[in-house]
Amino acid sequence: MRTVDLRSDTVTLPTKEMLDAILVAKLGDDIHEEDETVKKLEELAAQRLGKEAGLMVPSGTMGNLLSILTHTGRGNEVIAGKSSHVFLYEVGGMASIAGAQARTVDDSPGFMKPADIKAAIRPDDIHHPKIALLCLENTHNMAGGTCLTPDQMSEYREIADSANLKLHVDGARIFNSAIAQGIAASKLAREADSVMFCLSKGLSAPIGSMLVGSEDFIGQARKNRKMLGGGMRQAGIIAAPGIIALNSMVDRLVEDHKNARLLAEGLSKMPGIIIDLAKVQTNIVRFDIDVKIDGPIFIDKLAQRGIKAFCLPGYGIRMVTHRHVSEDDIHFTLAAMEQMMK
Ligand code: TLP
Repeated sequence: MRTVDLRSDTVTLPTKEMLDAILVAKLGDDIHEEDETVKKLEELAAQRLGKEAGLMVPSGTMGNLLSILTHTGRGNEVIAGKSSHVFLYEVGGMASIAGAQARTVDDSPGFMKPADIKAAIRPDDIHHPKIALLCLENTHNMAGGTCLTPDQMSEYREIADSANLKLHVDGARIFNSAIAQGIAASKLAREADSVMFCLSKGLSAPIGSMLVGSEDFIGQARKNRKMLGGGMRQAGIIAAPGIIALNSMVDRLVEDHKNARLLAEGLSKMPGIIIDLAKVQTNIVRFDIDVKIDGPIFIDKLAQRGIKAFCLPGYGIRMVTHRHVSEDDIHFTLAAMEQMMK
């Protein structure tokens, strides 16, 4: 049966060039900082994001956790979006491992309103925890891949500075945001103290994410990575595809964005589908079904027609375009959805 897997861009497989690069990668013990390929990737990542240093980590989840662990102390407060990945989908690592407490702010439009963040920042008081970190998400996964702009980033920086907070960006898909806005990713990272981005999503590397920031921050994060068991030895076999991801796979994200738009516009014409086209800015299409069938049942029936999608709370569905989804696959998906809705 023909299958279109729209569950996530995490399902992308490495390219042949990536697999070939693994075979010839120069390796060494990365705990001793002797793996040349890892070093090269870390330098490249830092340079792309305009930061002093980079650290390769096994996953985006570990990158975000390391950032929180490094920027905050036990009992500190982290301001994050109510539907942010770091709050909803990282197994509570912020609380259980970093010992930090989340203070959530509405982010349903895909961003937190500056006034809401200011209201969440409590003044110094004997009763209050130290408020240590503001955590942003660009693109915003649950809002449907929406982008934060450089202007918004400047505003968030001002707020962070006024309260002496560090600023971290969960930029799992920051290159999607940069490509969609036609700007360099470094412009989106400029105001941040740290940025995490993933190599293993739309960029198609099989494993890995990067954390970037100042030399000092990355030095501490490196130590914390070791503590979490995330220090790796001949990790150049992971870094080699990562280098190709950064050098060759960024520009093609435009294709994924075009396909997402085509999908969203097709869906918007179907009765029973509620979708906000303005929020379809990158490779994520999220919509609600107004048919009173439970999301998981709908997803199951859709899978029987060869379309795999991701179920969101309530009647929400997420479809993510990526390298293995062609324009023709979008037409196939739309035809299946049309039948389903009938
Ligand atoms: N997101 C995954 C799932 O966990 C939901 C997906 O399919 O989208 N930040 C953001 C914004 C993410 O979307 C993800 C993964 C992560 C962090 C975590 O990355 P990994 O999966 O590498 O730990």
